[in-house]
Amino acid sequence: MGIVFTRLFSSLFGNKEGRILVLGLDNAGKTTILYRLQMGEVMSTIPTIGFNVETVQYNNIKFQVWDLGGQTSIRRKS
Ligand SMILES: Nc1nc2c(ncn2[C@@H]2O[C@H](COP(=O)(O)OP(=O)(O)OP(=O)(O)O)[C@@H](O)[C@H]2O)c(=O)[nH]1
Ligand SMILES: [Mg+2]
Repeated sequence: MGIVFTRLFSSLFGNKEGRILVLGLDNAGKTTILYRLQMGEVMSTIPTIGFNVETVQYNNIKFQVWDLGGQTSIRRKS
């Protein structure tokens, strides 16, 4: 009986997915936050060239996190 309710609940509310875009100036801490969420600890980082994409699971929600590099050289100058 339990498994019936588990499957019903899961089909109604479970396994959602979302996408997050992380934007900010260079050295703001974007990549640090991304790896803190994913690994659970603070890792040393290097400036991001291009972007990082990682999947982070929170309860039954799976987030695809896009972390863009913020270096001046890859931002458009006006
Ligand atoms: N003091 C302090 N330093 C931080 C914090 N978050 C990140 N840093 C440091 O700031 C530096 C840059 O962090 P990153 O996460 O690489 O920054 P970023 O926003 O991804 O930078 P880009 O990829 O160049 O756009 C690293 O040396 C981190 O250790 C914070 O909350 N406090
Ligand atoms: Mg970065």
